[in-house]
Amino acid sequence: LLAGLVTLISSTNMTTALRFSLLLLGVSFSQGFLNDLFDEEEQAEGVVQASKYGSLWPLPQKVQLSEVSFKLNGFSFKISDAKESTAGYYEYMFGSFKRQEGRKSRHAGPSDLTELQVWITSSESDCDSFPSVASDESYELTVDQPYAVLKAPKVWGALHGLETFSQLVYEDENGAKSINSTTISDFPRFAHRGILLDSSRHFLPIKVLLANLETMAMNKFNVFHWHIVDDPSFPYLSRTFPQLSQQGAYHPYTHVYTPADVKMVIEFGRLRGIRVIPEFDTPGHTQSWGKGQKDLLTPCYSGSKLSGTFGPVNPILNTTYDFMSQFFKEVSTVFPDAYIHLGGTRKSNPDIQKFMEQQGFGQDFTKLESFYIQKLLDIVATTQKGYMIWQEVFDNGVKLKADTVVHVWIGGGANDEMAKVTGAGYTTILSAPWYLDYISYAQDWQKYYKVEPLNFNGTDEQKKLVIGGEACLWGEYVDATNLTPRLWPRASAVAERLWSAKEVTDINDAFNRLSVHRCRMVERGIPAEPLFSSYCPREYR
Ligand code: CP6
Repeated sequence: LLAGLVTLISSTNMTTALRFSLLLLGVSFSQGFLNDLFDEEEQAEGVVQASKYGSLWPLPQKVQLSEVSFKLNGFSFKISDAKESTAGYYEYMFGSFKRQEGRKSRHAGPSDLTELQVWITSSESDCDSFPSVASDESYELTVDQPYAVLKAPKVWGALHGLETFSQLVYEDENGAKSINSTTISDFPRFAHRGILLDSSRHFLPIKVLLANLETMAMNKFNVFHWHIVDDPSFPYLSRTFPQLSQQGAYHPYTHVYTPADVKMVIEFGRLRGIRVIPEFDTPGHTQSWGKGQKDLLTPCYSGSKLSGTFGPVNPILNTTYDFMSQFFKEVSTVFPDAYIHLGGTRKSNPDIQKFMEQQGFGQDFTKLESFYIQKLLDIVATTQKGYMIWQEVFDNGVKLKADTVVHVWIGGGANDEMAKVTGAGYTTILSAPWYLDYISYAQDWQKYYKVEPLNFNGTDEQKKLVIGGEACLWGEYVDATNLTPRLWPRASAVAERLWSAKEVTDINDAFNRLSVHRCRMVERGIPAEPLFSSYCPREYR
């Protein structure tokens, strides 16, 4: 399926078209089956029960469901853009992949829902062809006769609304596709809802990245933070410095992301309202950069002799900054998002200690590091991009542009780093409680779900600076064989925390909805792991 989607990607609008057609026609959604299966006596702890919100995930801001149900007929049902729409939305979504014309469909019965009209209501001209942190993602959905209506100011909200619509569809006791009369008004609580994947510790094939983007869309995530290079390998194929991947990738042809690959990932994301933010972490985590770029890293000494090993990026050479200027100029044109993640962490390394003494910096790492980062930030600022950085850069007192996003990753859920960062007036995102590469026995999704991002001491002004969070899946123990089930549905817990209202905290209701949402992911071909003993009506195969 994904291979098919990829070949269609040049005709951009087709992919989304195909996706929703498949979702509506080929896939059934379960709601009723849970009721049938477990009668009252059997409801032991952990057993899945029907939520009054069905299988909606993440839960919309406002939902009104009624008992009145309609039937959907796969042949006659259509998604159409209304005449009032200001965008050619049908073409944008479906391209030429229209439902078969002229095919005799049975007459619509009195209880049939025959149409979902999609209206893009904002008349503002579209300088909004890529999603951004400021994108309007809201939508309103009413399912009623004679047709369902999905209204959204922008295409980004319409995409979320289509996903929600598909989540309302279920099979009745006879297996007929059904949907209940429903009114939904929805928007995200936080604007930045991300997933970090690491393609350096292990190379992640494009197919895996796209499957992840597809699953992100099902969960209303909107940022793919691509930790693309690190110590072990440099798979990014740079046009300006091709030797970086030639020497630094695990394999120069099979384990690299070509410019075409990168384009494909970005476009696949865009069609789902997902931003792609690359991370090029320096000055630490750069061993792989040194293979193809002579003199970029700091040589380490053993006594008075070169040891043959290397430390972080060499901050004292002008050539370093010439290289970084050219490199980030390229990166800023390859990735259209307004932000680049610059990392900024270091690993402690005894060789660096020696180097510090050699260079007369004493023990003060932060001075050296800040000197480097400050120069790098000035370079990247000239590319007109904003930047994100890990919290250490802020901790070290580096002067940051006002629009810098500080990424908090150390400490648990409630942590006063958030108070410090926002107290200093910086925008921030939270990852500290959401390190999904850490695994443990039983239902750890609940721990992620229970996090409250604004649970720190601060004013309302400070809390407004928290624009969201990211679930991180570092790659030391993850490759194509286990990435998807390790990430999903555990990341779905983070998705609901970042999208839904603060008050949505009922863990039992979450379990019931997430269990069915997980089966839906399975049904759509995503090997998401189970929460607990259970079954899906259509198991993974
Ligand atoms: N790689 C990079 C990593 C980590 C960081 N940066 C990391 C450090 C500690 C933990 C998890 C991940 N593997 N480049 C820190 C942001 Cl516990």
